Amino acid sequence: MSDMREIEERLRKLREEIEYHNYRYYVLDDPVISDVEYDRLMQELIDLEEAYPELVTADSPTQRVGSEPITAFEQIIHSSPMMSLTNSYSLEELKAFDSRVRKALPGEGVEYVAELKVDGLAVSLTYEDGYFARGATRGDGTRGEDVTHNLKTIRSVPMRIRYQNPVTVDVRGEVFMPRREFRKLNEERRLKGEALFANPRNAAAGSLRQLDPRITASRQLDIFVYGVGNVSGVTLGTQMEVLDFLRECGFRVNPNVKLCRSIDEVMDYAETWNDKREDIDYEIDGIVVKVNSLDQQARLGSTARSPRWATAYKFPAKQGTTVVKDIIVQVGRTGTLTPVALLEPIELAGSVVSRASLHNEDIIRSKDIRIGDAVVIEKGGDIIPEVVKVIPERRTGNEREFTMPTKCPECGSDVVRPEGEVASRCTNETCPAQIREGIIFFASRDAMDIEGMGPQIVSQLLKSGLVSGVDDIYSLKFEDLVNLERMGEKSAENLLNAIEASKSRPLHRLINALGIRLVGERTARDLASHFGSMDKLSKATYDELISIPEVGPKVAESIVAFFGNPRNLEAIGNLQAKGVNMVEPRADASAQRTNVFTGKTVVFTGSLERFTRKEAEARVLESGGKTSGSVGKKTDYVVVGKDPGSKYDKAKALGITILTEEEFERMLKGDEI
Ligand code: 1X8
Repeated sequence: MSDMREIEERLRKLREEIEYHNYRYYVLDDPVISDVEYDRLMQELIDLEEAYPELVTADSPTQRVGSEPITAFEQIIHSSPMMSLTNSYSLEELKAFDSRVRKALPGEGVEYVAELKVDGLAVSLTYEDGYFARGATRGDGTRGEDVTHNLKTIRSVPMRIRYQNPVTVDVRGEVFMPRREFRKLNEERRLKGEALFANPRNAAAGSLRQLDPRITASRQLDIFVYGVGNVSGVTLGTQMEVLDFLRECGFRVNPNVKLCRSIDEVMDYAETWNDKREDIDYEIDGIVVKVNSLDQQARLGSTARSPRWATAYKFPAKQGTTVVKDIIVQVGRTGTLTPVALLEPIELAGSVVSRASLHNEDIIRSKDIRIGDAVVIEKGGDIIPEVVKVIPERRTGNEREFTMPTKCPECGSDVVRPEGEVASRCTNETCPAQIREGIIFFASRDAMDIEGMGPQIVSQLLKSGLVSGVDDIYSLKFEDLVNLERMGEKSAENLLNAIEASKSRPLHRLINALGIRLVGERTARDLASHFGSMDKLSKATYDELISIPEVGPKVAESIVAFFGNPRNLEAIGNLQAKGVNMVEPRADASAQRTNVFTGKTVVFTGSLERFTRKEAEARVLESGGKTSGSVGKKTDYVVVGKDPGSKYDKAKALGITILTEEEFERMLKGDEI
């Protein structure tokens, strides 16, 4: 049948295509195919590699997660040291840095590049002839730990860099955990009764320094790269060119970079980002200022530890000292009792803080937090700040110890703390707090995403008796809503529309929204794609459930228990009767592939009207072809848009088939041209 050459070719193409889609998704944040289509490509690759294990290559996307746990980290000596930066804590210190630079470069103009200082872990990635060879943590700057296996799990780390010529380069960057991932991870850990990470930085460090890459892979780390160590195969003159080069190679480079002509501009940048730091999905703890010219950098040189051509300006601390006025207990959607410290309000990093989560009894004990204590608090990756520590010197003797109530503060039912778990729970399934939190979660953004249905509206709906379970949401009428406090006609209408729109959410959102214990967003996706419908999922047996790779015994048990509860089945039945979607959409059949460009290389020139350049390139890839930025002997087609450039002339000279945009579109559809 197929000969080996064809199989190798298919493997090569699959790998290239998957890596391209990784790039689209993880670097550009602009995917061009659906998850289902992506999964299908990945599955084909996995199947083929299983059938032909001798053809597996180190740079195959399957190797991003596949490797076995290691027993210890090897040391790697950095080919050029990873230096630390001097820190500046005030705008005056920034000015002093500028004066030192100018004094060392008399009579020269100086430009600076201002970048965000990402709060993560510095790493070095070594590419040899374009291939990712190894990666290491900073360590002491001279030698670090080999974390290659874990870095490969980060999809925005290219397995191979695409540049005009193969380059050998050490790339420097910062691995971090997005805030959203951090919150999800801690939520999952909280549900499982595991210790929480204090902030995204610690979570990223804990995830990167894992011996088992499968754990790292489950943590959704990301990376911004910002510099190069040793480099050969390319000549770079400025830091801006370094960043452009890295971007061109396919790395994720932070877009919030500013070329500054003066230190005043740098200071503006610092102030702007100090104000905006909460608006982005990763933590920054300051900015980094670098002299733009690499020649000037070289002449400024370095001290033993740090370069003289750069400094870090650290934002004012997000820590502060205040007093715990009281400790209250909140009941969550799974009945978990969470102690919360009510604080003397204090301003921290631009917002007023009056509460801090204390998580559970054990944390209160281990930090010995008492009512009346003076405490240091910190705003981390969470919206709710943390108590870092107590200041025992400020105790007066009037502080009171906290004890977990034995009865639920909302419904008076018994509270239990199961053996081996850190959380205390209310035992009443119909506890009003659990129901309220369950409905709030159901409507929330990560679940059914019903805009406008926040905690306040939900509380009002419960109080007025209009809603007593999630299924009642879909019986609400205009008259019901306009009569609520502070609800105008327009908002009532918007809310009804949002409720209607939520009926067509994919199954995985609904599964997540139901709040099954131990089933988070990720498991919900796995279940939805495995079963395809709520009906099948609800009938799944324990054995069937644990056969799914991501589902363990505890999760399976929890799912079986959930669907074994008649109240839950009734609510699901009602949701279905009211028109809520119960199936997971499959890949769009109209996006069928035609494979017209199989084995062909296509080049675009000029501007297209019906596609963006990116879309057009994606369509070629989907149809089995490749794209290239330049016309050569291996080019099969040149698609010519408006105002074509020199590529058009070159194509004509080489006798390459030229397509208009219309012809290109017809070919994609599989029509003759
Ligand atoms: C550390 C960091 C740098 C940058 C961003 N985030 C960091 N944590 C950057 O240059 N954009 S540079 C750096 C260092 O050299 N120690």
